[in-house]
Amino acid sequence: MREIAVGLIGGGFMGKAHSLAYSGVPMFFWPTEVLPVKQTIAEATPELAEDAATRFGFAGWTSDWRSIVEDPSIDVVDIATPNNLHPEMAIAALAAGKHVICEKPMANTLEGAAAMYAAARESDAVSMVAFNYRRTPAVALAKRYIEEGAIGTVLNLRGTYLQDWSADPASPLSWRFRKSVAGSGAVGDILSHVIDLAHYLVGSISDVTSLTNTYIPERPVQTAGSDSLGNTRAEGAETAAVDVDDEVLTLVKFAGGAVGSLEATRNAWGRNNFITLEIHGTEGSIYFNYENRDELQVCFRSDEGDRRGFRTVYTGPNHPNGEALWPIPALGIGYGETKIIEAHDFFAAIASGSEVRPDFGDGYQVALVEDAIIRSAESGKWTSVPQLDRASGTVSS
Ligand code: NAI
Ligand code: SOE
Repeated sequence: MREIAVGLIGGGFMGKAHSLAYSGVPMFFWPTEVLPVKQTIAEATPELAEDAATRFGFAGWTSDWRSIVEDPSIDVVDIATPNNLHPEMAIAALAAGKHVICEKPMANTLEGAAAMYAAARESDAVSMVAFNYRRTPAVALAKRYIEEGAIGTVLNLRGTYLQDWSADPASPLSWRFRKSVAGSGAVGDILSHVIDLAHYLVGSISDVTSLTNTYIPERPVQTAGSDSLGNTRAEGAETAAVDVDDEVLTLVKFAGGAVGSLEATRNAWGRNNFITLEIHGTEGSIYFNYENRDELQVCFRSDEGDRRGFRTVYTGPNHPNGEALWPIPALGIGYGETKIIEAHDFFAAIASGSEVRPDFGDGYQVALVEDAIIRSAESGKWTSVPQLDRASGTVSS
């Protein structure tokens, strides 16, 4: 069994999720060829770094992320910091020969995403973008149905990502509301997941027509580094302008001929992590809602008319990654399990020298869609999405 040393940068929400995943890999995927070893964690200050190392089980800590990149004993650099820091960290890590897993969205700018992709192409290392929702077993099962032709030719995908953590105007202005740090609002933060899911299930998005809204133009400023995701209130604090979108809606055309609509908002009271996918094909339909993530609903035209309708399949041992997870369907797949599967797939690719998806090419293509959506919202026009040719590494309009 090969041990692979991880240096994790960022000890907030995703630092926690990724640390849990590294511990979880051998518990779920056993016997394993690779064992992630939590070697060093970097945080913004020595106090935060030492605290994160103790809490998340890392042998060492640093307040200088570059020392992780420069450490010859570290194999993997895991980037779980705010979006604007991803390009510099990822490019430095790839140049140092490290395998890199980076949180989504790939970068805060399209140029940053392009530079990360270029660095990955120049390197022999494995790159991955942490769009973990495609690792939900029910989503992987949906892909299996589609690939097997069970719903025929896909005609339409309706995708949503609805949350309410920023609907309260007193919910603080964290890094997620600053364009210079986040790049965009709901577009990059959560619609990016839906774009990745749409690419995974239906294929490349070729054209978009979109609109964005910012409902709460200023907010009280959050001083703490980690985003509280609306779980603290900053009433009375100094306010500052929000320069990103709260909500995005877009119609899309897929290169393969299907159409669809995607929307995302962080201001929908009562919706928490409401990621839904409804896919209609010539022979049937599929419905998924992450808030009931053990379930996939399927309907087939071939069923007798008097019993045709959606039926629920509960994912379990018979479904993608099921043998590694829990022994009885509907025991409950959680957010943590999606991250464990993601980490396993990343490490398995390193061990076997194969590729893993979504890689930096996929992350860059998502960034190209995000950019087209924002340009379309500004122009009010249908906008074509430049397409990455993975063979040549060039982007064509
Ligand atoms: P967070 O605000 O909870 O944590 C970010 C951490 O990075 C903070 O603890 C901060 O002190 C640290 N940090 C900032 N500058 C640093 C530096 N120079 N060196 C080391 N550490 C530094 O943010 P969260 O929610 O963990 O988000 C991080 C990334 O993960 C973002 O790109 C976000 O979009 C993504 N994300 C992805 C999710 C998913 O489902 N795949 C879920 C949540 C976030
Ligand atoms: C906040 O909208 C957030 O933490 C996103 O940043 C994540 O990507 C999403 O999975 C959960 O919500």
